[in-house]
Amino acid sequence: MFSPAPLPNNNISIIGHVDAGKTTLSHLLSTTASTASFDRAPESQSRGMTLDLGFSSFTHSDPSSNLPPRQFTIVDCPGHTSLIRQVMSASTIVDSVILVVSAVSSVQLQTVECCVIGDAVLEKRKEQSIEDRGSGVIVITKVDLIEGGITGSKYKSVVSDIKNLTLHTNFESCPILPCQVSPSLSSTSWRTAILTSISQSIGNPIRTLSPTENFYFQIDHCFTVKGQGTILTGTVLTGSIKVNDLIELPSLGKVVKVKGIQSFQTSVEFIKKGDRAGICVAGLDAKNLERTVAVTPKSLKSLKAGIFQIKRVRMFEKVLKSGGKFHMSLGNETVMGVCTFFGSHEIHNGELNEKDLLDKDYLTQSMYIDDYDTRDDDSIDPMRYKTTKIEEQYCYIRFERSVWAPEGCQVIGSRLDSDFECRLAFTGQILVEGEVEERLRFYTEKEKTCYCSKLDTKYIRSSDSARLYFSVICRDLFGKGAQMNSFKGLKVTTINGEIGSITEAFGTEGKFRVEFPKGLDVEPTVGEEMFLKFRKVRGDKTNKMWQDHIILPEKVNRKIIVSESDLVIVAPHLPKPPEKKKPLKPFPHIEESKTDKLTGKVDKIKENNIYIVSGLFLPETDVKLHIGDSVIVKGKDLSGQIIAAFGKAGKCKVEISGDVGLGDKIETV
Ligand SMILES: Nc1nc2c(ncn2[C@@H]2O[C@H](COP(=O)(O)OP(=O)(O)O)[C@@H](O)[C@H]2O)c(=O)[nH]1
Ligand SMILES: [Mg+2]
Repeated sequence: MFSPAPLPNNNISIIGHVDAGKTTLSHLLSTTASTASFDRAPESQSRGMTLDLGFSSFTHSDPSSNLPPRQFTIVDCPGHTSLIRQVMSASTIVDSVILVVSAVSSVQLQTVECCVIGDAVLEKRKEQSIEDRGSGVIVITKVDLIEGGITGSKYKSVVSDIKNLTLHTNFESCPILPCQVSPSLSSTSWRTAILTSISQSIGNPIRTLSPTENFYFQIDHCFTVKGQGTILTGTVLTGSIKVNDLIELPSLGKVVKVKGIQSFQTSVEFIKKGDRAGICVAGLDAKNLERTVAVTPKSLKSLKAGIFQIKRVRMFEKVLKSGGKFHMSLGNETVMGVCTFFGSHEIHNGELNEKDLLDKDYLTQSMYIDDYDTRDDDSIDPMRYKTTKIEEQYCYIRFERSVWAPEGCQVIGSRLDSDFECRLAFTGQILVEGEVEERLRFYTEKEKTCYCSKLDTKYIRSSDSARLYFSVICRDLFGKGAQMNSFKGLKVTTINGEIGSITEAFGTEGKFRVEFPKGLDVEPTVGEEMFLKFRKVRGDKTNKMWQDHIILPEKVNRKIIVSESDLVIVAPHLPKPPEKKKPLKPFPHIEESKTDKLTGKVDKIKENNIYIVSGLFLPETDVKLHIGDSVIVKGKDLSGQIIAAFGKAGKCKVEISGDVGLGDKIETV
């Protein structure tokens, strides 16, 4: 016989610094314990601290609300820094969080990281309505141990520390409640107050099941019960199952039958999204199953890479570099992954739709950009993250190995090996699953300068009878005798942003003609700069100058000016020449290269064919824009590539295979 349908279940993790009183609070609130709760494991007992996630539950009905009674499952998390992975794993199964701060010690190191993780949990529910998504709860424990209790100045200062910590987070408006649990004091009134607050503040997570929703069960513990089989305890993240259904354990490649299901010691027939349960199966070795998943057979693909929408953690005080490795925690796994940050420029220009990220061009970002408006302002304190706004952007993450993760999973990127005060670097949400890097084109903006050397003939534009130049001769883009054929069609932009294209060579000195299909509304002057703007796409072996984004205007009809009388007939009232527009400011990432060839010398020899070259660029040059440019060693038949900037004096790292010596002259090509 099965019991009646279980109550709606809400999962809440209790997080905070070690010794803050989390396990004591879990005990105070709960009425039903699970096999893993309240530090029962012998190792926890002997070390006197929580080493693993502990599960317990209570039911509560709030007389002041219309909601039916609910079951709350408490996930008591360890607080020790070395066990943060477990707190992150718990964050994927819970709907809300209780952040615990001891009144004696106030905000401590682990409180900060727990606040970040709790914030990410609450962020998951941002799509729900304000009433449904809830706000989390903060509990200040041990108020019996501070002078003046909850009316004293110490309590006020702890509240103020908490408010500073939670500023601009999803905890900002959550209730802060005091609590004291000690054998000599009654805790009943504190318990009642906290239960009521939980019930009112945790919200009401959406549990509607779509008919096609696959079952995804995140397993946290596993053990064998003699005569019954293997029990997998965990939380259902999506879908549902019933007794006798088949489930797959993808990490073992096995499909097994569900023999029975229990939820907090009660047998049930059916479990669904949000429920905590123990599933009994036969024929599995419990040893192989800790921290894995059980799913609808054949429904899960392992995740090797993906695009995430991410936000940096304000308290992480280091630059997040593209190409940097971070620990990535998702589902109940933590794996290394390499980040490529992108999208800041396109978001800023309003060019992006998060549902349509593939097959697009993205400006290469060497790092996460905290605030687009101040990204190039070196005078701003690099530790400004604490105060400036933090902008969301995208990150392509390639994991070092495949991971099992639920659909729409969250990721937390961290540097767990560091001794930073806050090791958590960013949090994010998956948008596109899979190895899609081929479908993201990362480019750098490049620009070469040439000069107007001669103006061609003027014509009369038919549409408005304006008398304009339609072509000019330019110089200084190519060397003498350059093969002009390959440059035909390249687009050239004037300082006023008018666009033309190279049509032919002019003479033998490397000069060339540029045609402007709709005429030049602003009359150019001889000697004026013109620009060959293009994009270099990362990984493009052809080294092509991409100009697809520059649109050549449509050709308009024109008439040659035969004599002055022509003008009188065709254009009796010559329009006023348009005002000369201010020259367009080049994009801040771009600088103008005055000459094509740059020369420097080898300053230092590093290992693996890497050399440090000085003199190629000025100190103010953004060398990163030249990464990928080819170089040659003068006087030796050797060539290589600029691979990175080096220091701030315009030096760069160059890779050249061959015998290169100190002082050798290096030239760009
Ligand atoms: N006096 C007092 N002691 C508390 C209170 N809450 C917890 N403690 C004690 O603080 C210590 C650490 O508590 P514990 O719940 O294990 O902390 P955790 O590491 O956050 O799980 C234990 O000795 C508790 O008995 C409280 O409100 N008042
Ligand atoms: Mg504990």
